[in-house]
Amino acid sequence: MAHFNCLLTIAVLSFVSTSDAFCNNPFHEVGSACLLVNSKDKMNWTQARDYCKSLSYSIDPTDLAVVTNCQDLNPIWQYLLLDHVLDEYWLGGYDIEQEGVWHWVSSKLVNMGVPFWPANIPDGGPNENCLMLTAAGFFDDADCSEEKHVICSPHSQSPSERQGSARPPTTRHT
Ligand SMILES: [Ca+2]
Ligand SMILES: [Ca+2]
Repeated sequence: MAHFNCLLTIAVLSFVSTSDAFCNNPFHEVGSACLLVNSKDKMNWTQARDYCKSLSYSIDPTDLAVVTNCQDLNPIWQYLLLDHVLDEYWLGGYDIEQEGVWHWVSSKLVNMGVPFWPANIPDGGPNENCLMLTAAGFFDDADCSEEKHVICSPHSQSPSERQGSARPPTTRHT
């Protein structure tokens, strides 16, 4: 239900997304985020992270995308639907260091439960330690060696934190 409500919000936002005024090439503005979606190639999670880091420009580091709230999640899903393909995409979350404790590559904790994760997900235990976005627009844990498409973003900040916050990303937990 909560996820459905988020999608309603985004149906409106989609009409103002995917302009590029806010983002440096090759990233595209999607909602409040700057994203590079690779829906052509597939790679494992580590390769995907290296790929995203290779896109870094000037002093702004890039990495797998971090998605911390509805306002970030749903424009991405809508962007995939309209401009790419709904499939499985690696995001920058993992529970490699401690099973069941999910962190973003920005080191923030990943929000658990709805609207991000469906019921009974994550379900892979120690065999699935990397975070993907499913075609349905939810998080799921997956085997890090599986090959999937990739969503990159410039950060160490999450997209929603890019607007005016000077706080280091490691000082907040949500
Ligand atoms: Ca796991
Ligand atoms: Ca899973």
